[in-house]
Amino acid sequence: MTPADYIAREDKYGAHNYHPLPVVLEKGEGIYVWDVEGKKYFDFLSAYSAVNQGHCHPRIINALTEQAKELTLTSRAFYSSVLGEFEEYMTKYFGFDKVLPMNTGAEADETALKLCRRWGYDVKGIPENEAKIIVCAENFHGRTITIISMSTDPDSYKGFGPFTPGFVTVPYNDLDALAKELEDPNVAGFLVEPIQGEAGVYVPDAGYLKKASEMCKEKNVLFIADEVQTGIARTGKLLACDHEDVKPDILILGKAISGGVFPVSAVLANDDVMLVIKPGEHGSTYGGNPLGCKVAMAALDVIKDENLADNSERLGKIFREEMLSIDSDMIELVRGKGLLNAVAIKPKNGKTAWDVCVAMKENGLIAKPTHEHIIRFAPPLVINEEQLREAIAIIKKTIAQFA
Ligand code: IF1
Repeated sequence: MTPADYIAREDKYGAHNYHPLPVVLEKGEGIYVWDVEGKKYFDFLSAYSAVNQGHCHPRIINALTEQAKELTLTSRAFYSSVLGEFEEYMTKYFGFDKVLPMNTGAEADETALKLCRRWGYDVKGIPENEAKIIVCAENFHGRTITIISMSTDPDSYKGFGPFTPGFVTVPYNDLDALAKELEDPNVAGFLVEPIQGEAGVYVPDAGYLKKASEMCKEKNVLFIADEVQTGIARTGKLLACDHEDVKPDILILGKAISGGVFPVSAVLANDDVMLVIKPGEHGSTYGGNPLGCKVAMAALDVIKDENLADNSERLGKIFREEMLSIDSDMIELVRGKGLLNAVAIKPKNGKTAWDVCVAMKENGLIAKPTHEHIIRFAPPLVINEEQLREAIAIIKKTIAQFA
């Protein structure tokens, strides 16, 4: 089969809910992926930052295969020997009293919204069904009906109404707007991405997260950090909130907590928040399954043992410097933190960010644009300086082709 055959088969039998770059991958190892014709690429998307540890990391694969021989799923109808180990590991790793395990990032966001509303009623004393949660314009928290009800992007919400009520939108990185909405006594929480990934790696002003969390505390409002994409060393610290020593009331994790090997997500909080949900009031068939728990513990061990946050911090600085040094009128802006970066591409002679990505693919590096003109660059955090510079040379060579 040729790549075109693979693509045609997906087109015929699969829903058309994506428009992938025309490359058909069949192998991954570390920072590299190979297509069905054996061509090798630098992976500069890392499955939207789920593969921070690199593809098929031996320690994580080993955890998967060993546990897979023992017990994969019990449901939560019964206890398992692994879940408590995972819960103790996670709460100590991130510094919270308790963890609620789920599977996808969206499920973790939904769980956080339910915890926040319930806390609003049972602890803060907001009248039943009156709780409001403040969210930011240009947010991305997943694809469920409630989550797209918070979205300001028509591509996310158009045609999927009616929408879940109870959300108030403020501009991102705008403390005055947040202060105004926090005056409402029925506000239960503020949900925010420490860096807006989908919006195009929008890094807020220094101090924004810290000040916002302090303002929430003053108003007895929960500060909820969605670190599904920015977490797990991606931005140069274990969590993006760590850059400002912000401790969220609710922490939402997904993607790289399981290193791209098995879907695991989690919500962490202290007892005063987490215990508002009682037995039988929330759950998931696969949530907290032994297989995912073992995979996640191995994946998080790798983050620490291989110092991936420090590597991300150091190499991210080099990457942004090199991108800023490119002399091309196509490069509109470069922004990011750690190894979560984006380059805005100004269309030239009708060529767009998409064309640049297709050309980069031809040159051996795969990445994908977000919002037409922004290319997100997010390699696995195990990349070393020599490999990064090799990848940068490919990006520079590609941009030069459009001169
Ligand atoms: C797609 C975007 C990134 C997320 C944050 C929750 C979730 C995500 C901050 C939900 C998921 C993924 C979803 C995937 C592409 C990718 C994405 F472009 F959609 F927005 F990374 F930026 N919070 N992001 O980024 O987690 O349910 O997917 O496990 O839907 O196309 P999920």
